[in-house]
Amino acid sequence: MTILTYDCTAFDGQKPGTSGLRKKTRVFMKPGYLECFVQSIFNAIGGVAGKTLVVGGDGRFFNAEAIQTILRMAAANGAECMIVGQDGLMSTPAASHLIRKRGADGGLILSASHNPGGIDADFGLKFNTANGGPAPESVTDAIFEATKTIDHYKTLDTADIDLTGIAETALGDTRIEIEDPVVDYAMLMEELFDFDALRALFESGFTMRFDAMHAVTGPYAKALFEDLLGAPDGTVMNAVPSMDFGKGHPDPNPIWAKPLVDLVMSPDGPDFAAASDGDGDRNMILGKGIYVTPSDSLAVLAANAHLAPAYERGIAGIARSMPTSAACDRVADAYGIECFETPTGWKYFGNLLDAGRVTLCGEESAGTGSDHVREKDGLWAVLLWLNILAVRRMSVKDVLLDHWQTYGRNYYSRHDYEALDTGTAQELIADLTDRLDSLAGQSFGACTVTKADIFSYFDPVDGAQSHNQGLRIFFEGGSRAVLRLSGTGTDGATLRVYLERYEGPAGDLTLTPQIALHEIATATAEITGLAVRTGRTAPDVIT
Ligand code: VG1
Ligand code: CO
Repeated sequence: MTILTYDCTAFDGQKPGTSGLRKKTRVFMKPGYLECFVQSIFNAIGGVAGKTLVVGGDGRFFNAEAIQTILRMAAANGAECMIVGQDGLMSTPAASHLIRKRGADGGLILSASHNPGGIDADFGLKFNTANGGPAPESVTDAIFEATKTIDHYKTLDTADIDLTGIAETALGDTRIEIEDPVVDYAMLMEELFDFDALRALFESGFTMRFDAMHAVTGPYAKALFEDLLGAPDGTVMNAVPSMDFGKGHPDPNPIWAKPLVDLVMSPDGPDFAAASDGDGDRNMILGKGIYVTPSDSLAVLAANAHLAPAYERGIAGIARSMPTSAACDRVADAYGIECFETPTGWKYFGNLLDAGRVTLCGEESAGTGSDHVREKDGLWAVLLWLNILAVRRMSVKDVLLDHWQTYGRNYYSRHDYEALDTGTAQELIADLTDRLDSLAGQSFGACTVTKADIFSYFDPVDGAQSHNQGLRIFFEGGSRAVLRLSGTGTDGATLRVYLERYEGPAGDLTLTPQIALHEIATATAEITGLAVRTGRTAPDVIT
């Protein structure tokens, strides 16, 4: 076995976005492209000699080949041990857990998350640090810098390793441990939740459907719900991971998981339904006849977490990304705990979790999690909901109504305009940025702007600053619109418009969200000149 050193030329644009580097699969497959990025990660973290790393992915097209490349490069760079998921599979939260449990120096997660998979779809790679969480901005900046100057990478001259069995093997001097990706994760869930109460819930006839969307959570969900908790076979739908996610879009929202939504909205639908994304870190929660927005889900989980064993002594604090609704802020107020507003992306929660300042975190994009790992965790959120339902013995709809009657309701919706011309989208944002200061006091239809700004974050733990994290327009009465460009898309630019309006406990709590938000949507369209600039009269995706 020989170590090979290849000269290479740096690729443009290897800048990690909201969650790692995401590109078209064919871009990742270009000769040397993946290698340059992986070697840049290694270089940016001071090399991997003597280190232990976890590696796994969501099983999408090119996962299998990329894992082999990474293992060879890690061995050539002197890694002591690589912990790999069987068949190269591992959900993002399971990888986070394994990094922590094994005291690894970090991990590489191969995923483009909710983006579709296939040779003509998307691929991605993310580096997580020793705390199990996505690399913070300081590290991703260092990786990007390294990608600009890289001129050689190291690999080994070896055949592929067989990853199909649980085994310990070696590649050069590097130990390769192939692990069942489900076992440790399932054990962790058993520690956090009252599995006896959950079994009793299913025994009482409670019905559920979980849509794994042909992605990585299938085997985890089958092990947890059907094997350990006794839910009937068939509770988990689309349970076998496939390279192209059954030609679907593994994004758990009402658009891409429509069959599940239709099922739960039908008169004989299940009591509870949920779905997760490509890499298992997102969740969508539904109850019979009702969709729970991720922002509301975070608030309900925060208000009820003490009903699950892991959180019975209460939660230390809550963090939410800035575009996420303020529903959880009201819960934090009521409980007298801290609430933090961070930029979009899980990497900003890591310090707060490590410092013990927060226990729960969430994003409006269907990400919820706690201090049990350092990633958002789809199945964890489903199990916490189930634990709460098992204790409260109420329907999801009644839990939600009760929540709104206590705290009021933050009507919320996100409108995505996808595959816009990048220049047009950037101009829209730049032009609005220039006009932000002049907006206060102006009225647009029924809405009067009280304040408009650009969101910046100052990390209270290490003082790191992050600027330009989205434009905020506040309206009289506590309503709000937020605009930002996506950092995970691979086709042109995606503009996200987040709309929110608060209605107190005595107000009208059962309006249709799009109707409740209509005036804010119209005002925002007028302020931005969205239709004229983009030629779009309606969003591509509404969540
Ligand atoms: C989106 C979401 C963000 C999430 C990120 C990664 O980013 O808005 O909340 O953290 O995806 O999610 P953006 O920049 O496209 O808005 V996923 O499940 O990678 O893991
Ligand atoms: Co994801």
